[in-house]
Amino acid sequence: MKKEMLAMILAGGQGSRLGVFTKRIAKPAVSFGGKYRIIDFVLSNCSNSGIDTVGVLTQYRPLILNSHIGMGSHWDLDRINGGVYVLQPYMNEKEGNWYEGTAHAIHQNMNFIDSYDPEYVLILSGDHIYKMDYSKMLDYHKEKNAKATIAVIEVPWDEASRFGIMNTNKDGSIYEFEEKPSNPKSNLASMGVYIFEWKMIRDYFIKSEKENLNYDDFGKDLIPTMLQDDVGMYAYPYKGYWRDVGTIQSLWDANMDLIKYRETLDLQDPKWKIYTNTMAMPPQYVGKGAVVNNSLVADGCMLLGKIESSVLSHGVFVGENSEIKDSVIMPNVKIGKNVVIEKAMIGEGATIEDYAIIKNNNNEINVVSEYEVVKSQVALEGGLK
Ligand code: ADQ
Ligand code: ADP
Repeated sequence: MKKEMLAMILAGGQGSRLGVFTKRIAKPAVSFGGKYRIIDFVLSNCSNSGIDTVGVLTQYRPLILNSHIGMGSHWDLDRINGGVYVLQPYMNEKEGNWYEGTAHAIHQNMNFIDSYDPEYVLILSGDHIYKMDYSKMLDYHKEKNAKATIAVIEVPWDEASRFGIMNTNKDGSIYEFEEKPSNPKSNLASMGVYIFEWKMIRDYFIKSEKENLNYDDFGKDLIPTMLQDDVGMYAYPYKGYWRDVGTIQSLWDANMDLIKYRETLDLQDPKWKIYTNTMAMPPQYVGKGAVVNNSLVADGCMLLGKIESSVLSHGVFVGENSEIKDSVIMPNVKIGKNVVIEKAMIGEGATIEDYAIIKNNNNEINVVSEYEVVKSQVALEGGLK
């Protein structure tokens, strides 16, 4: 069935920089903002932008991601014509086809894309927190008569070398692009959000097969090649909130942004809802004498201690006299009595025993891995004196 544009979400990276949280869980499935998993933002953006056909490319520990996405009904993506498909690498008669880079991953799914005979493909990353109307970006792409459009945002200069950096002419056309330059010449960064004319990308893939060319990565290979070929590439300026949450620091920051700058990423906006796979969980219980201040707390939590400026996912237990401050607590974490946790991120399913202390004096983020058990300080020191 023909579609004008379909979306392909790259959700397969290992996320090595988020290592402690991605031992069992793919990066896009990491918990965020109490109620969500990171990928909810792009899935909701697709749905809110009127895109009804979405491929999710995974290769790394897709189990939790798969069960989270399910049939896609939470994002209104359970369609007979279109809908959401989780696409995994497959073997053919010659060789295994692990996705080797972002463009390679799309290349491997040419048949899937062809089956919708689209005019355009929208390429997205599964680990970005933002709200964006992709239909407006498509309007811009058409207006410019572009073959490729890259969404761009101004980033702080000291972070520019983490991104694809470009320079543009007055009309928005791109004349220079460098992937993660050590000496960036501008702070106009690629958000890793692309609209391409499908026929053009397809021709590049066919050419790479015939001539054995390496077009495995968009940022490193294909975008520089398209620029050289002068295909007509434009930058689409985005002004809102956008975070690539690929590092511990950026993930903690983005969670804290939800409580510090409540209006910048408004989760209450009825016009742009962020949907998620809501689990059937009992209401949160705030116990007698418990204190909860300036925090986000999801369903199924049982709170008997003191919670200050923190984000708690579903199913978290906090015991009596425990104090949690400036921290992100992922799903199903059990925190005992008399625990102190400050400026920390505690991975899914971890256990923090009674009297444990998780804080430091260097203002660094304390990290506890998924399913880790943090022993009680008292037990380590030989019992209560
Ligand atoms: P990076 O985010 O560093 O830069 P990359 O690591 O290639 O690019 O990953 C992009 C996304 O695709 C990530 O979500 C990753 O998990 C996923 N991914 C990577 N390889 C994959 C694969 N083989 N299969 C499926 N998914 C895969 C990119 C651009 C920069 C831009 C930043 C913005 O290259 O130019 O500035 O995104 O964040
Ligand atoms: P990082 O935080 O290290 O930048 P990314 O998610 O961006 O993590 O992915 C880093 C790279 O690792 C990507 O280029 C991706 O292709 C590669 N990668 C991730 N998972 C696998 C895997 N299971 N097999 C092969 N390569 C992988």
